[in-house]
Amino acid sequence: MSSLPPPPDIVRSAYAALVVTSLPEARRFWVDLLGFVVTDEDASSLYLRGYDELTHHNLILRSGPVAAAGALGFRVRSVADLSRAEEFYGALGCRTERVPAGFARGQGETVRAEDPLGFLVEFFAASAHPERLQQRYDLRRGAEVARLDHFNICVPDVPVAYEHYKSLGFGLSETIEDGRTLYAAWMYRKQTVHDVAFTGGAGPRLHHLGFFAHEPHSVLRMCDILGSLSLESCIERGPGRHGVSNAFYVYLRDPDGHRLEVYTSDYYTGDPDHPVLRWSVLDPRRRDFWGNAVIPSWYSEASAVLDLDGKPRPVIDIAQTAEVTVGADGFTVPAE
Ligand code: XXG
Ligand code: FE2
Repeated sequence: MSSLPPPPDIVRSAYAALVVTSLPEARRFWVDLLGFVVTDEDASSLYLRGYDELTHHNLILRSGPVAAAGALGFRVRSVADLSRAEEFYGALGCRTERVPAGFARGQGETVRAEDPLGFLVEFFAASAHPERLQQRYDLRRGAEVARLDHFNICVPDVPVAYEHYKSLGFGLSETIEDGRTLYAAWMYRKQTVHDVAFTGGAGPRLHHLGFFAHEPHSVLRMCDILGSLSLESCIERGPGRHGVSNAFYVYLRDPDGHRLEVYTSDYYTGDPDHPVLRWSVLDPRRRDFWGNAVIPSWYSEASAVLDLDGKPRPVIDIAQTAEVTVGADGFTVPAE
């Protein structure tokens, strides 16, 4: 790894693109019910952001024939980091492409790459700044989502994903493991628990997008809204308290099955000697601090991802022991 050129200076995970099969249905879910703010739109796309977001978008919804996850977007420190991204991924033998400002609305020049894990990643430095809405309490609706916080990705080999993101300068905050296997890991660039997390499973697939809300009542209110509209089947897991990250969370599925998490109350990781928190795979509190079992769909279902040409990436089966077969989720009896 020492022969790799320096990685781009990544600030944070910033946006994701999802292909949805019905833009009107997606708008109803993401805008009307969840309360995302529409920054911009055209006939086939919606550009959405949370109430705290000061860049143009956290989520791009594009209309397409088959539901899939497009790019995972990372903000980099400066324009010089775009060349670093090209050189870094080029040295890894990955396809890259540099696209001009405006390729995505409100976004500066962008470097796109097919990363070694099979995901489409995008790097941008410059963004348009929409109106500041942090204190427009009068506008807030739904889950009152503040911003995108993290990507959770399904990877067949968690240690390989960990090494790749380590080489990009990400810190490790928490793991799920035992003496033999690393089942899951949470890694960060900004000073929170994560910008990216890995779930062991068939991949590359997008497991979920994690969105931060300020208040626990936003998580609960979202569930009440969905219940009132007989949309309770959109609530997949939770509400609950994670062991990992300490977040108060709920997982929802959009009309195309894309998974998102709305959560609050994770913690600061910015000290240089921040210790890694390692959870035993046999600890029933690791994924839900109150010991509620994780439902099987949460481990098995995820969104297909696209390559640079917009084609679905082939999915490779899990290459390690599956957490669901050994973890204390109620499917197996934990060892004494
Ligand atoms: O953001 C997260 C998660 O990756 O969605 C999952 C924090 C914790 C967890 S876990 O299910 O491990 O508690
Ligand atoms: Fe998450």
